[in-house]
Amino acid sequence: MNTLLDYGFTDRIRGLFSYSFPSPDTSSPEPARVIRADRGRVLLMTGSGPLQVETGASIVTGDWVALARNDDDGALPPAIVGTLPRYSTLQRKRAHDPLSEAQVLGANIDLVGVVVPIDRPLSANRLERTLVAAWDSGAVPLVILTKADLTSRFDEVVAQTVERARGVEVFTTSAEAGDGLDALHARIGSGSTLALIGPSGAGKSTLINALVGFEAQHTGDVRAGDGKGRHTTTARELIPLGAGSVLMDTPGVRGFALWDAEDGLEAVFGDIEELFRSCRFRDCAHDSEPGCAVRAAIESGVVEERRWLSYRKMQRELASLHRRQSVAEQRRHGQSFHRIAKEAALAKDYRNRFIEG
Ligand SMILES: Nc1nc2c(ncn2[C@@H]2O[C@H](COP(=O)(O)OP(=O)(O)O)[C@@H](O)[C@H]2O)c(=O)[nH]1
Ligand SMILES: [Mg+2]
Repeated sequence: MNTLLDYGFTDRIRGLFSYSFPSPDTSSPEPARVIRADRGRVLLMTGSGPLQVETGASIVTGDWVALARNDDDGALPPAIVGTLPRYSTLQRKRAHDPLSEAQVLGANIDLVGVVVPIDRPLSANRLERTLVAAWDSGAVPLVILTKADLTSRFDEVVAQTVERARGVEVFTTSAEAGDGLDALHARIGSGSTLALIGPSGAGKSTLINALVGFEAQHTGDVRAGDGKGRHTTTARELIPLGAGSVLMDTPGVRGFALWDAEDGLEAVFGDIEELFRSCRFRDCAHDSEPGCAVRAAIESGVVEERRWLSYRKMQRELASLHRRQSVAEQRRHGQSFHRIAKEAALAKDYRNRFIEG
């Protein structure tokens, strides 16, 4: 049976937990990890096996929580009474919903594997954007090329991916042929959580099955004849890999609209941001100003123009997100101000009519 140790409960987490939730007696809350989170309900792994718990809190896959069993007083069901601060948060802006909250895909992830099928390589812009989100989560990104058996241009695609990944480690795998799995296994090591992100059909579930050595996840395979077997994963969930390591499948993450990802932008485009300091003018817009270090770097071929434009686009996106956030913020303030003013007017009216009058 799987227990907490199979879900990444390392000494570090144990330490964090006992710091945040000191346990004076045996009825104190116990640590548990969220294997999957559905609306209002989460599946936890506890020290004594899985447990489903209702919850109103916004808890996501990968969270470490404090669970109160409420055994002795039979009236109360087990409940989550606290959450450990997340050391990483993989999130994106919800599409088509400018003012909504971020969508958190997972928490407490150590490695984010950006899964790219070798037969459909990602555009450089998309790869950069995904790496920005991955770095920004606080985890360490990896690029994982899948389906290596499906290309005749293997060396070319790998070399191109390595170049575009700019220092992020690139792993090449074929779940079909069993290639590259040991290296990936070794990189994951013990006690860490690897989340796989990538579009549907990229080979995430197949890779997870190959890594764990059995059919832990449904894949996009369609059985000949009856078409059955077309189960695709719909939930983000944790799957134990052994040695306390955990895989997280995040189905169907096609793209990343960025959410407060300045740190990620700096991680991927630090070389460009560094150039800004060498521009002649402090407020250089990097368009046509004399002495612009960015233009000079592009002209001399040090910085690829495409990369500059890709950076610029993400920067604009974040700027417009912040503008909308601050408008929404002001509106909230305005509303509460309005309410307070209205209440004050009512109170005054009351005084006028009934007390002073
Ligand atoms: N040839 C080959 N096909 C693969 C490999 N990995 C996955 N596939 C196929 O790619 C399709 C999508 O895989 P799946 O794991 O469901 O993708 P997911 O949506 O990212 O989870 C399935 O038909 C798999 O059989 C591989 O290494 N080689
Ligand atoms: Mg899948």
